[in-house]
Parts: sequence; structure tokens; C-alpha cells
Amino acid sequence: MLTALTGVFGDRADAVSVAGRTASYEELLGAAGAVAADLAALGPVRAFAVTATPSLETVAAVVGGLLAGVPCVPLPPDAGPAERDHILRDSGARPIDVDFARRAPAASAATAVPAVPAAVSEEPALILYTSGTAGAPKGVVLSTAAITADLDALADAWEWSAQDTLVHGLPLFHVHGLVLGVLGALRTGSRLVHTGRPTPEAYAQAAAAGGSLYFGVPTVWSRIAAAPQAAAALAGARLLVSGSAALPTPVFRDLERLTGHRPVERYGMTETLITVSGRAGGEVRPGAVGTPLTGIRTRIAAEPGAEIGELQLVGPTLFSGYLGRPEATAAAFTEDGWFRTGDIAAVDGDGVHRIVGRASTDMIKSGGYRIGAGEIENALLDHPRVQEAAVIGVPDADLGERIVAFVVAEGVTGAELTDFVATHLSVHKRPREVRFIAAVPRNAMGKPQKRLLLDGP
Ligand code: MCA
Ligand code: AMP
Repeated sequence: MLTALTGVFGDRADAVSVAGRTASYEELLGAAGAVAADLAALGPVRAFAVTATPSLETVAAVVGGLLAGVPCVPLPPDAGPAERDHILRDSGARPIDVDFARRAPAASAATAVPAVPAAVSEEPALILYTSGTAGAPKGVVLSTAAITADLDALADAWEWSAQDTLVHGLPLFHVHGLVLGVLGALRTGSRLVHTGRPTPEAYAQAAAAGGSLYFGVPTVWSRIAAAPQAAAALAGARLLVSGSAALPTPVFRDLERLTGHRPVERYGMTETLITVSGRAGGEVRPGAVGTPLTGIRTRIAAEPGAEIGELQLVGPTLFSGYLGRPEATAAAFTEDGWFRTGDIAAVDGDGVHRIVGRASTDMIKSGGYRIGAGEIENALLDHPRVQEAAVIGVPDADLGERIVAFVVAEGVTGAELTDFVATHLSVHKRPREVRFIAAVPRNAMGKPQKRLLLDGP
């Protein structure tokens, strides 16, 4: 999978740059070799975990895991104890520390590290934790084969090559920043500039360093569109790509006006990787996510006579299952073996897909992060003052959706509850607003009627 590390594209001192620190492929391979040697010394382990800060250490850990054939569980660096404990317990992963200055225990990295795995393997490479509509996050098991298939299909769709310099500042514990943003660079041989944080200024600065291919979630793009000088710096780029949530049409138009580029949108999920995308050099339509990638087949499960319905798909990029949850894995597929995305889509006459909504209001996308309402509700209910909690996502100009918590509680402030969630789970899962109510509206079965919450006083 790590073609760039075999030397076929040559090497350079700044092949990989993360948050201002740079490394050559040889240095990365040396540090990753040390991680691989440590993992081998642990004996048989199910998986290992690394706190996935935006750093060369995280890159070395993930590459080291691939070299050693041990799946990596990247932990969100801001995960509070509840979330961290859940992930470690559920995955059985051994937490490790990485010292980027350490090298494999032999003089030359080339002889010290195991052969760079070229073969496509069904073995698990990554286990990424992601929220469902209810309960705690599940581990999504991704194989080398699935990741490789996806990266090759994307390289084809975006004409992504060793000539590119990839720029982004996305978190390294999700598909977007880690699989596309790190492994994609190491497969295609494009230089990587990870900006540490995805600010407009950092993206503009990377343009001066030769940035050609830019990744962002819609919140990142809308912040760039609101910073005309930074946006103008991207005029020399080859391709701007948006994903992880819907790119609002006004942001598309502003980017086109300020950068001269029509951003390509692509659609995916942790469980499926990226499956549908616009093409470099192809027609790009605002509000549309393009056509299925090589090897992917899609269908719309619509009611008779309707044109929109759940998007379902099959293909080589799909996950191997939810770790230790065969029932949940089975439930994610139809009887005839198609993956149910839970997203509502329509397909134009020429095969271009549009994502028009989600089947469940309990799945929130805020800043490109997928957040299950149930997980936040459970965290709130763990607070001794909270009797009832119902969480929804409401439209937000910056984040796409913002998390709003409706709670029945006394003797506690909204800010205290926000901090409670931010410290127990992750900062990005905190409600941006807490509204106190007398009771959560429920139907005769006792099921919360969340759609009624916004109609209240
Ligand atoms: C604020 N902060 C707090 C609190 N309030 N900390 C603790 N307790 C509080 N109550 C602080 C934080 O510590 C942080 O501080 C600062 O607020 C900013 O946090 P936040 O407001 O959450 O950040 P933001 O600026 O709103 O973030 C916007 C973002 C981010 C950068 C766009 O949402 C982001 O990185 N999104 C990317 C998500 C992503 O990659 N999704 C891909 C999923 P400090 O400044 O000190 O840190 S993969 C996927 O979806 C599929 C496969 C696909 O299609 O890609
Ligand atoms: P995650 O598993 O965090 O990757 O979240 C996957 C979800 O993100 C999908 O089910 C969609 O709801 C949403 N998503 C990703 N890309 C797009 C896009 N381009 N347009 C609309 N929604 C998207």
C-alpha cells in the first residue's frame, strides 16, 4: 500500500510535513520501523492504539502498524476518559508511545524494517471508531485491500499522482484525514503538507509551498470562502476537494469566484470509504457528489414511484465489519448483500448522485464529524442532575449542523453540561447549545418525539 516508501518516486527532505515538522521517506520509514519492531516485541496483540495528534509520530505509528501487520486504532487526542476507555476496552488495543527520533534496531532503515507490504491483504489495517444512532461508538474494521482499492480509485478520479503536493489539516483519526490524507499521499507519492489545523491562513501559506491538491470538510471551505485573501492564494491549485458533509451551494459559488476553481465533491462513509466522486477535468455540478468510483455499484432503495430513497452500495472498498458485533454488521446490509448507507439520495439522468438527506435524525454531522445523538444523550444522563435528555442537530452556517441538547435538569447550568460532555467524550461532541425543558415529548410508546422539540416556546 505504501508505494512511496519503496523509493519508486525518489525521496526528498520534505516528503512528509506535519504541523511544521518535515521528514523524508527514509526518515519516516526508519521511525515506522522502530514502531514495527516494538509491536513485534509485544508478541501477539489484537491491535495497538496511538493518540492521533496531528504529528509525524501519528504517521509513523500508522505506517509502523502496516509494516508489522498489526491493526492501528487511532484515538482522538481530545477524547475524555469515557470515550478513551470505551475504545481501548472494546478494541483490546495496546496503547503505545512513539518517539520519532528512534530508528529500527539496525544501521540502515532499508534492512531493518520488514519489507514494505506491497501485497493487497484482507488483514485488518485500521480500526476506526465511529458513532451509530444509539449507544457507544463501534469499531469499523478496514482491510489493506479495501483501503488500497479506494486510494487507487481516487487517484484515478482525481488524476492524483506523485506530481501533486497534497495539503490539508484534518484530524488523523478519521478516514478523511488519515486514509485519504496520509495513506493516499504515501500511495500516490504526492508530497504531504499537513497544516496542523485547517485554518484559511494555513491553507493559503501551503499554496506558497507548492500545494496543488487541497482537502477540506465544508466548514473548512466555508471559512476559506469567508477569507477572500486566503481563498485567492488557492488560485494556482490543481484541484480542491470537499467531503464528509454536504458542501452548501453558496460556498461552492464563493470558492469558484475567489479561487477560479469549481470544487470537486465526493461522498463516503467510514464503513465504505469514498464511493462516489466528481472527476478532475469532468463536469462539476454544485450540490452533486459525482458518479460511483471504479468497482463501486450503487442503487436507490426507493418506494414504488419515488425517485429518492436510501443509497445502497457494493464494492471492494467496504469494511470487513464492526469489531466484535456480528449482529450490527449483518444489520448494516440488505438480505441481498448491499450496504445500507442510511443516506437519502437521488441519481440524475446521467448517473450523477445527489445526497439529499439522512434517514435518521439521530445521526448528526457537525464540522464534518459524525456524532450519534444517543451517545451524547447517554453522556448527559450520566450527569447526576440530568433526568432526561434529547439531542438533535440543527442547521448551522459554520458547522453544517450544530448539536443542541434539550434536557430536564435542575441545579446545573448549560455551560456545566457542555463541559461535562466535552471532558467525558470529545470536545467536538459537546452541545453548542443547551435548552432546559419540562419534559421530553414522547409518543404513546414512550419514544421521544424529537421533531416536536424545535416547535416549543
Ligand atoms: C471550546 N473548546 C473547549 C470547550 N469549548 N474545550 C473543552 N471544553 C469546552 N467546553 C475548545 C477546544 O478545546 C478547542 O481548543 C477549540 O475550542 C476549538 O474547538 P471546536 O470549536 O470544536 O473546533 P472548530 O474550530 O469548531 O472545528 C472546526 C473544524 C473541525 C476544524 C472544521 O470540526 C474539524 O476538524 N472537522 C473535521 C472532521 C473530519 O475530519 N471528519 C471526517 C470524518 P484548541 O483551540 O485549544 O484546540 S471521515 C468521513 O466523514 C467520511 C469518510 C468522509 O466522507 O470523509
Ligand atoms: P463518517 O462515517 O464520519 O465518514 O460519516 C459518513 C457520513 O457523512 C455519510 O453517511 C454522509 O451522511 C456524510 N457525507 C460524507 N460525504 C458527504 C457529502 N459529500 N455530501 C453529503 N454528505 C456526506
